[in-house]
Amino acid sequence: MTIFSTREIPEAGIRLLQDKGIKVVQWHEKRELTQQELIDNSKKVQGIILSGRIKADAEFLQECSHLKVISLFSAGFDNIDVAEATKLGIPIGHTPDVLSKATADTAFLLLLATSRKAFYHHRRIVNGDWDFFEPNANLGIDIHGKTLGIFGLGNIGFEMAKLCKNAYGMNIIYHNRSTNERAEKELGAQKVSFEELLSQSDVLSVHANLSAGVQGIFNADAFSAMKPTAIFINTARGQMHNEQDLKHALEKGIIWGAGLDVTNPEPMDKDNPLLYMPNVAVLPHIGSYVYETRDAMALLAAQNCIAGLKGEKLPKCVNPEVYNRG
Ligand code: 8YV
Repeated sequence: MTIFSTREIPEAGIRLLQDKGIKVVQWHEKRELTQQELIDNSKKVQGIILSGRIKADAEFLQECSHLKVISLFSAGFDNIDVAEATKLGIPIGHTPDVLSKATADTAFLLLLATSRKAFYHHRRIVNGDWDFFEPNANLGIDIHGKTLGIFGLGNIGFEMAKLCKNAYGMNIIYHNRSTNERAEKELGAQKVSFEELLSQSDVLSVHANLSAGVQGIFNADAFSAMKPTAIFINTARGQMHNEQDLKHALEKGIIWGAGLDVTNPEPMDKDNPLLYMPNVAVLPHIGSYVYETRDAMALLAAQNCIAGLKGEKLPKCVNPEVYNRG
């Protein structure tokens, strides 16, 4: 049995696969594969590990319907046509939970960086502008005791809420399809409507999975409904917000600041004005960039492959309905 991986992943995952007698072929080039290259490589193997921005669309899945498993090296699965994979009987594995803390840490980092204009002040030093002390210039916002609104309260949102509650005594509200009883019990979180989330949040942090229903939901209307002192944080997917509307909202003071680990498109252009605004902090999608997390993701991706190749249920499966097809 052979697995093709579209990226070099941590050794821990490779070793686990090899220990089970599975051969691993990795794509070593520092560029994304073309769809044809993905198809050609996938045709030679029984399972694949997909990382990065690469898409598994209906055309790819139909060409490679022989695959026993597609194992994502990510929690997000918006790059996969899951319905088509299910129809074709291909189980999709992913790596949730193991990256929740690291990703929440990134959201928390962006919250502090934005509220204190940290990236901007760093640039002042680099640009030789650390000169005259001005008591009123470029102040930040104190977040102690403020209200954190979480859009999509799953595991990552929970970890972010916990950090903000424990560090700053923040009041937690959230908007979610389902009620998060653990967050309500342990953090006193309160479920609110989307409109209430927008109007009441001092900090609004996005943690939902990307789906058609929420794509572009943070648009001009949403930003207008937020407080002029609000900070918008997105560590989920860049397609959740409309970048032009966000830029406009920041320029016009409709909202106060933004911290982004995800952009639309990725990578962000180096001349993008968002990079040079004092109240904005942007990172290049580093949510899970931690040794420990990446090892855990590699192990889980490998475990998903091992189960898939044996025809067993994947430990973390995006489309468990694939097992009920009769
Ligand atoms: C990855 C992510 O860095 O898990 C996710 O959904 O966005 C990140 O952990 C990225 O998707 C690499 O595959």
